[in-house]
Amino acid sequence: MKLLSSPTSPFARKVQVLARELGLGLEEQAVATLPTKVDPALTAANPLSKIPALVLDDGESLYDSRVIAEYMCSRVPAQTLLPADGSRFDVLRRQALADGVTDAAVLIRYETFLRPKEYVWSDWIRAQEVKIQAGLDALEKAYATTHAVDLGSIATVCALDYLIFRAIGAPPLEQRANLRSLYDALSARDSFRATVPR
Ligand SMILES: N[C@@H](CCC(=O)N[C@@H](CS)C(=O)NCC(=O)O)C(=O)O
Repeated sequence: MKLLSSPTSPFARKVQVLARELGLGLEEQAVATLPTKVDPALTAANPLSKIPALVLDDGESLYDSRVIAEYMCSRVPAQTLLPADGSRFDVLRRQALADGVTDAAVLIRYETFLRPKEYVWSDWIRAQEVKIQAGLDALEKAYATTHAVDLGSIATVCALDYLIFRAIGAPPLEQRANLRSLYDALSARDSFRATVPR
């Protein structure tokens, strides 16, 4: 299977880390895409032209990152990163929170990096920043008792690293001791070290 990704996409990184943690071999192809300039190779795999897309060996493709994550976990029956028991929904909720923070950060990035200066809408940027702070506060509470490696914590550290990498909003780890220790623990793992955004 082949992952269409980019070295800076936080959603692609989530599934790249997951594949490494699951021990799944993954061919990777970097594609350059922007909302205003799509890559035809990506559109062929994902009609929405969004990264990541996973091309399977039979030529079918899967998207978005949450579907790819479920698929990868389903390939490894004994895996614990997305449990089948009741804790599954806590893991999925933490993934949803982290992905929501990342979505808001990516929108701010497009607004500040792509949009012509005269059209930048500062109220809208501030609204995204409010979502990011609220999401981070909820994640800080969610990691009061667990620092386990699972799909939720992987998504969380990818979100944190994207905010740091793009310098979006206030430093996310300041005054958030639980997120700081989660970040330090997971960032030291080979899967994260091999996929640092660049
Ligand atoms: N919900 C999607 C979000 C994917 C996404 O927004 N990817 C960005 C790159 S980080 C993208 O491809 N943007 C291009 C576009 O929006 O046209 C997922 O989880 O995969």
